[in-house]
Amino acid sequence: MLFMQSAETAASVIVPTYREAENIPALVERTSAAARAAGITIEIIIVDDDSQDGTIEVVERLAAKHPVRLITRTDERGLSSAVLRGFAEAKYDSLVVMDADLQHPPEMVPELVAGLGDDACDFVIGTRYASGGEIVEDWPMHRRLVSWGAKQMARPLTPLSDPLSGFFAIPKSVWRRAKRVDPIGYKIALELYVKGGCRNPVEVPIKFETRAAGSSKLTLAEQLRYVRHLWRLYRFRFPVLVWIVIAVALLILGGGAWWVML
Ligand SMILES: Nc1nc2c(ncn2[C@@H]2O[C@H](COP(=O)(O)OP(=O)(O)OP(=O)(O)O)[C@@H](O)[C@H]2O)c(=O)[nH]1
Ligand SMILES: [Mg+2]
Repeated sequence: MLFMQSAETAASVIVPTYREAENIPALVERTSAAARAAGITIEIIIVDDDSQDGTIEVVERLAAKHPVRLITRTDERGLSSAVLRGFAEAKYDSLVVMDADLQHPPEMVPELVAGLGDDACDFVIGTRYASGGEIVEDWPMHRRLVSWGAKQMARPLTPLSDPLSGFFAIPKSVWRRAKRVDPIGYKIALELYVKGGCRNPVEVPIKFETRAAGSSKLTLAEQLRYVRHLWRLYRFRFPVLVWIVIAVALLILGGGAWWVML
């Protein structure tokens, strides 16, 4: 008889990386230990964009002891498309995504996977903002403000308390059914939630840490790309409403110009 590992006892953990060689050993060791303690089988897929910082050697060494493998991309760049590439390579039906810099606690991976154990659930998010979640004290005030503003802008698209979190889990079916996935910017979780038509999320409170080593890849250009991403998502979710708003705005502007000229 063919033994099938049930969705909630096996998971593929996808980690997009760019110049994270220093963080990868602790990430893999902690994730692997957490899965072992919870009795979950995992594979860790590092999707790296040709960092040339020793990532290849680090993963090779870790692979002797841990279920980790590396995909090095040379033809494409970007966090979101890296995550999608990881999905395409994943062998289990439960997909977990997390950052490499240890801002997302690897010890919470089993809880995210457990959230998918409820058949109704189609999206599990690791959240900083629900009760029980927290952000490490020294996270800078300007980052808190930007995060709060960005969260408000996504409000009409999702009920998630932390829709911009990069720590989430989905069943493979959500990725497969998501329509016109367009991996622009960093917010692949929001993209999949909206375009996958998710309706039954589970929130897992997490403590959001400071980056362990290396430097942030989040640039101003990346933050501006978020606004473009939101515009696309609004058009996807509310196609008629968006055009009505544009028409009303043009009418008001046109009316104002007419009034000034008279
Ligand atoms: N493959 C790939 N991974 C990326 C790319 N840009 C960022 N990443 C990874 O995506 C994750 C999130 O990037 P961070 O730089 O930590 O961004 P952030 O967490 O939003 O910002 P900080 O709070 O400043 O760390 C990390 O694991 C990065 O290495 C990219 O272009 N390609
Ligand atoms: Mg980070």
